[in-house]
Order: sequence, then C-alpha cells, then structure tokens
Amino acid sequence: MEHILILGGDGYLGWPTAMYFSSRGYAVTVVDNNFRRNVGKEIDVTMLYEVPNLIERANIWYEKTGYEIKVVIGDLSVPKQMRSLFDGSLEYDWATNKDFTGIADTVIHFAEQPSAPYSMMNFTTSNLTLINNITVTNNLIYAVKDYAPKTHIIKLGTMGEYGTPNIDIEEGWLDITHKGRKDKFLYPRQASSIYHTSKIMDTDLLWFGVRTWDLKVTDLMQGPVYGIDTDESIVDERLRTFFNYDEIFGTILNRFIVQAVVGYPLTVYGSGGQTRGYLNIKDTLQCIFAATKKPAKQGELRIFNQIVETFSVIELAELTKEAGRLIGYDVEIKNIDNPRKEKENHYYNPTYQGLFNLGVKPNLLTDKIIGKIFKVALKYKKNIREEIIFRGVKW
Ligand code: USQ
Repeated sequence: MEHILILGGDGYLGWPTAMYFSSRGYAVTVVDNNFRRNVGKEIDVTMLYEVPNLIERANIWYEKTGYEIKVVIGDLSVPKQMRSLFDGSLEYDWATNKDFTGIADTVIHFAEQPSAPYSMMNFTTSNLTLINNITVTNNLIYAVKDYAPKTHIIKLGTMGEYGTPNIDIEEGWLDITHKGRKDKFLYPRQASSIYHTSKIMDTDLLWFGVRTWDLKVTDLMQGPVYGIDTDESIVDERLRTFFNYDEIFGTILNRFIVQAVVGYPLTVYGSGGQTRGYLNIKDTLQCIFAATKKPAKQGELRIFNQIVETFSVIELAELTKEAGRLIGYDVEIKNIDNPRKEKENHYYNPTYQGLFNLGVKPNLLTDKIIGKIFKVALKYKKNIREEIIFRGVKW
C-alpha cells in the first residue's frame, strides 16, 4: 500500500486530494495547522457553508467508506513538526494499515498561504505569506533530503509565476541561445503579487534541492481552479470542500457564480481582458494522481503547466451570464476599477500538453458545470454575505 502525505490537507484542494487517493486504496496522511480557518475568522470571511473540522471530516469519511485518513494537526513552518513526518518519530496507529513503514512514497505540498489579495493587504500579511511559504518549502526539502530522499515531492506551483509575457509560455523550462552558446534555464518568472512571488521562490528552492541533493520533484504550475463537488464528496455533503466567494480567498469563477445568485453585478476588474489558464477541481485531482503514478526521476525537477483551457475575465463573466440565463437569472456584468496591478490586454499562449500526455482527460467548462455550482450556491443563498464580496484590496 503506497503512502501519500498531504501537507495542507484541510484546504480547498488538499481535502479533495486526500479523499481521491484514499478511495483508490492509498494510505493517506493529512497535515494542517488550520491556517485558512483561523485567518478567515481574523479577517471576517465566511464560506458558503460550514465545513466540519479536519478530524471530523476524516471520521465522516471513515464511517461512510471504511477508508482511513490519518490526521496530524501541526505547523510545518516549525522544523521539528515537518521533520517528525519523515524521521519515524510520529506514531502512526493505523487500524486498516498495520504494515505501514512510516516513509511516504509521495508528499504533496499545498501547505501555503494561497491568496494573492491576502498577501497584498499590508506588510504584515505580506511577511506572513513569504515566511510561511518559503519556510515550509525549505523545511520540506531538508526533511526529505535527511530522512526520505527517495520520496517524490509534488509541489503545487502557479501559472502566475510566469506572469503574462509577450512570448509563448513553455512548461517550466526555456532553451536559450546567447552569443552562440546554448543552455536550458527555468522559464523567466515575473509575478504580480507577493503571494505569486513566494511561489517563484519555492520553485527556486526545489530546483536547488534537485541540483544539490538529487531530490525527485514535480512542480505543478496551476491556474485558478473552480468547482465544488468531486466524485468522493458526493458520498456526504459534509465532505464538501471549502467554498469561498469573498475577494480574499475566492477564485474568480466561484465568485462570479455566487454573485449571480444574489444579483450582485459580476465584478470584472478593469476591461476584463486578463487571460489565465483554468481548470475544474476534478482535473486538479486527476493531474496530481497522474503525476504520482509516473513520478519524476531522482535528480529531476519536472514541471507541468496544470491548466486545461484559457479564458479572459470577460469571457468567464459572459459564460456565467449565459448559464444564469438558462435557469432564469438575469445576470448583470459590471467593469469596475481594477484593484490589482496587472496587464488587462496581453498576449497569452501557454503550453499545457504534459499532463494530457500522462493520461489526464479534461473536464472542460460548460453551462452544465456552471449550472451545478449555481445549484449549490442557491441552496446556501441565505449564507451569502454581500459585504464580503468586494473590499478593494489594492496594489
Ligand atoms: N478577477 C476579476 N474579478 C474578480 C476576481 C478576479 O476580474 O472578482 C481577475 C483578477 O484580476 C485576475 C483573474 O481574475 O486577473 C484571476 O483572479 P483570481 O482571484 O481568480 O486568481 P489569482 O489571484 O490569480 O489566484 C488564484 C488562486 C491562487 C493560484 C492562482 C493561479 O487564489 O492560489 O495560485 O489562482 S494563477 O492565477 O494562474 O496564478
């Protein structure tokens, strides 16, 4: 039985990933410090519906499926806590997996502050983002080097590391010819928030660990994700992942759908020409699974662009408007002053073939998929707080 360790297992992507692997017979351990829940309270951001805590969710999962997900609550920016996951000091008392050795075959690293606006609220949130994200990544590469050098590290990176360059975006690497000589380098990075910049620094740390200690790493450059339900969460609604629609933690399409439900004009920032690569939460799971099944080699930093299609902001707004119309909603779109410093009209042509080559079959965005998210948002309409939809964190 392979062991998967998920760092940041309580988050929007961490928990669905845990269920996905667990339902496929993997021994899964999730680790989290409840950062998202605590910050949500601090900055008064509530989700569409309440989500039981990580231990409760693991218990519900076990009751419903008979599969066990082991929970560790801990802060991985504390070196000892990270190292305890790899050095054999942690007591794993599995009921269903007695022969477990303690060393993870794969560690999936989501344990980061994931919000660009949060990182730009003020210098305290900016420092927290940098310190958390970089320290956790550094603790991870040292722990793996010292105790588990054969463990495959899968790191969630972000397409935002590349920014919006005026040339095609490759999958992580770029061949350069300079004054007649050739070499291969990490694709140039130029992020547009401190959060995205912290992810660039993560990639640099991983690349250092690969060059210096022969670590085995996959970096997944992911675009904004949308969606709620996965095949595993439909077992019980209490297993649904976090769903944020606020400006800080909500990603664009999830936000637009909630806005449509309450008749709040869709908040298109600026002209809406900003183009990004998007994917359904179900495809995030498929991609991570594919990367696990076919790991990077020892001494390799393998990079995939984890997106399945591209849209501009205005295209997403139009799609939401149309999906709303089909179920009787008259959705208004409003261009508002862009609170972010970003290009609104730009070239965008990323390559994203690598994960398809590993067998990922994309779930493309349709009216039907938007309609399903709409339905969940409608069910919890009474919980939607309009005052947290837009607060104007500006940079
Ligand atoms: N946007 C709007 N209106 C809104 C919200 C966003 O026009 O109400 C625009 C933003 O200005 C941006 C685009 O939509 O141009 C995407 O914004 P987002 O908030 O959905 O995504 P972002 O801040 O880029 O961050 C999200 C996740 C982050 C992940 C990243 C992938 O929060 O964890 O790394 O997507 S990427 O964008 O490819 O870097």
